Amino acid sequence: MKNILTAPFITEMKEITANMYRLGWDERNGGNISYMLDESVVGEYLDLNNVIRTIPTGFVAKSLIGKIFIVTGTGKYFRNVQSDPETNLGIIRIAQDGTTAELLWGYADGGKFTSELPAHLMSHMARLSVDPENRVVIHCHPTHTLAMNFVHTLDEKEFTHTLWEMCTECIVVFPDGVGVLPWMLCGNNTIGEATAKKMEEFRLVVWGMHGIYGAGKTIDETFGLIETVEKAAQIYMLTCNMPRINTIKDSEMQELAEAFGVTYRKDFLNL
Ligand code: 2HA
Ligand code: ZN
Repeated sequence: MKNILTAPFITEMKEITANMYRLGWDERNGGNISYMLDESVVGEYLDLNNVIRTIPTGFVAKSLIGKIFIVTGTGKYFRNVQSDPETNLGIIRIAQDGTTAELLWGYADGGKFTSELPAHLMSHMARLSVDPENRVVIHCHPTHTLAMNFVHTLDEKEFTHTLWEMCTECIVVFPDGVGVLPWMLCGNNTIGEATAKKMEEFRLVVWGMHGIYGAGKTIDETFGLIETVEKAAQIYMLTCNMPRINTIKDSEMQELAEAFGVTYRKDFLNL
């Protein structure tokens, strides 16, 4: 059995959490990540028959039975993952009942997965139903995206349109746009279900005045989606109090989307 601390997925989790912490998107215990792993890969590092303990999830995830995820821990700080992955991360498998998590590794201080597990696993189910290659869900509190929530409408067409206008590449990176939920109480099944519903349509979902969810095939892709929204939001926040002299026109965004061959939300442009 190989040493799990050398596993590529642990390295990826250490690097992404440290990076996001340094970007200021995950203050204190803010943010959480879930990453579906291949059983055969995990089996190189862990005895898959050795369940350390079981933890109820509080909801049924039928289509995820037997699936394995590495998930950040509740109350844990992204800042600390790099120095102590075994306390701040856990590897869980969804048991045959669909509602119990079997802990295979981690949460070494007796902890458990993020309080946002419903939003994560429900989002995995929703994304997998439209993209069988989806593996990653990331939630964080990116500063400018959050700032924009307070000064811009939370209408998803208007919000997406403004972001698309702020960087030439936005419409190419997230042609499917950004879903937006109003402010809601977090950490429960209700917000999980609302997020998952949006995830059937969008890979990015803003939680009004809280943060953002992103989903993708890899950590890089998912991070890149959030990073691009955050960059656009930053440009918006830097310019929204000034007279707008120039803008990327809707016809130009259409030209971009067509040149790069992406399927985009035509109804989010005013053509
Ligand atoms: O757990 O970001 O939404 C930390 C959070 C909750
Ligand atoms: Zn949050």
